[in-house]
Amino acid sequence: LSAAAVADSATGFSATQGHCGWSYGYLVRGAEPFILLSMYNTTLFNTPAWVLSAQQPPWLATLATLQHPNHDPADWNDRRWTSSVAGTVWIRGHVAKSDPTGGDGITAHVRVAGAELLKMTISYGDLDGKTFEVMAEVQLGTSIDFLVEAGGSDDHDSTTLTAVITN
Ligand SMILES: [Ca+2]
Repeated sequence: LSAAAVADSATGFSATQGHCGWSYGYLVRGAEPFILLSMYNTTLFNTPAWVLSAQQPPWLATLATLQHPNHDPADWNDRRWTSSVAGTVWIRGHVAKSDPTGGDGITAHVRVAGAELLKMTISYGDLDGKTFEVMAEVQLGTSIDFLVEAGGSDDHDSTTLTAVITN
């Protein structure tokens, strides 16, 4: 038996919402509805990014391997994969701080069909972070969310969050 990758958050990143099943948005205070980001910008951060606004703040931004949440309002950054397969999948990934110079850290969440499977708190200076691995049962169209929550401050909350889904 060999596991086939059905989704890769880094290589699947693109300028098109829904490409390879990946969508870029946010959840206000971590609650539905999922709101899509409408602005794709290649110059703000000198690398392609989905953003909420052409001016910062708000700091909500999603790059190929980075996610930045916003604190006020509390917009949790949400990189969502909509499943193109049914059955058992493995979700494996890594989360760490990208900017270790300050702030109060972040909390990352992995949800499947809205149910929270993982919650990982990463302190502000933790560049090593945590790896994760979890199994889930999905249907065609099931959402798998990779969320970053700011906490009490969004200062220096740039977070590396990558995931590969296999079946
Ligand atoms: Ca924070």
